[in-house]
Amino acid sequence: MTDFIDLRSDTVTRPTPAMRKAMAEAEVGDDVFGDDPTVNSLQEFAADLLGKEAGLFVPTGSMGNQVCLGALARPGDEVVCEAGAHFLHYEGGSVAAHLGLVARPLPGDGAIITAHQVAGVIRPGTEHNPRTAVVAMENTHNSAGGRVFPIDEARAVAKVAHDQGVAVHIDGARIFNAQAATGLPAREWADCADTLTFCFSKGLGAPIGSMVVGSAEILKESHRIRKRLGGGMRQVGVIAAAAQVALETGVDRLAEDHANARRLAEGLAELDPQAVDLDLVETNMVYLNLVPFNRTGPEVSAALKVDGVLTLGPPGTTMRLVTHRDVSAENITSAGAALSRALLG
Ligand code: TLP
Repeated sequence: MTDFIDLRSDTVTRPTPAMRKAMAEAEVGDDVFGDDPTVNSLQEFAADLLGKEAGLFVPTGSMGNQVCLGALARPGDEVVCEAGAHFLHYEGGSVAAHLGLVARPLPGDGAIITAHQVAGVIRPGTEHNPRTAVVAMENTHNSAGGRVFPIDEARAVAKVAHDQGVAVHIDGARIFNAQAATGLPAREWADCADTLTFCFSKGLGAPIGSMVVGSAEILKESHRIRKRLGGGMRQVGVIAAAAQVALETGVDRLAEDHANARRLAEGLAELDPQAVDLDLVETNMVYLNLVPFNRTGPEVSAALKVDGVLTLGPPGTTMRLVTHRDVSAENITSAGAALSRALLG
């Protein structure tokens, strides 16, 4: 797979030599006993960066969402979210299966839910209704093409929720892409939220790991849920060491991925103006509309693979292309040419 230009996801990056070195040299301890110094220092570093009291290292973004939502809500409560939220569609129904929560999906405008919408659905809970316990936002929003959740709207949503005693969670798997796209520090969004989770294993380029940040009190409960889900890890400093390198070196280069995504999108728009909505390409994702080319995802994906480009080829007529550290500007030129052959050939 290393010979391919891999546009399936930004999760596919290989650890850098600096990450491998840090992993090999990491000081470790048993993190279930709280004595892994590499994990402890990463948690403190991340909490500080995002302006929160505490951090909790978790293996995946999916577990990050669960330990946050589980700490903020009780079984039978409702979590308000956008209809395309990642945890609703791509995390195996975990919010229902593991936490016993009811999701209240709202149709977002380009996947952005508004304070006005949220205000209209919050309910205190009666013998009939579930109690709205959490409002969740996703930033950047994966299924909306990696769009940034506008900070003013995030603040307004948080205010409406907090005014009614409802907690706020942000699935910030790619929060640093939002930072890179806007120049606003990620902590501005974190300020809106009671809990936020972000991933080291996406654009930041680490092999494994996500972080949850929030107050010490909430994270104490998240910690308990992490153990319950089987996420209590032992000498996990070997992984945290790579995550630390990712956080220190991965953020500043995200702008390159965004520039590559834009150039790829512009090339596709030249093939057909309907191919891509350029306004939606804000970060490192391009959603390609295959309808003008009269092709399906699996067909295009198969043709691209023969030409050295890996993509996810889901059934249907939309294909996601994701840029990341292991895709160079030169690779983008080659991928653009391969796409042109696959779509028009
Ligand atoms: N997204 C992955 C997979 O769903 C395919 C991807 O390739 O984009 N929140 C958001 C917004 C995400 O995009 C993802 C992963 C997660 C949570 C879950 O993270 P993991 O995969 O670490 O559980």
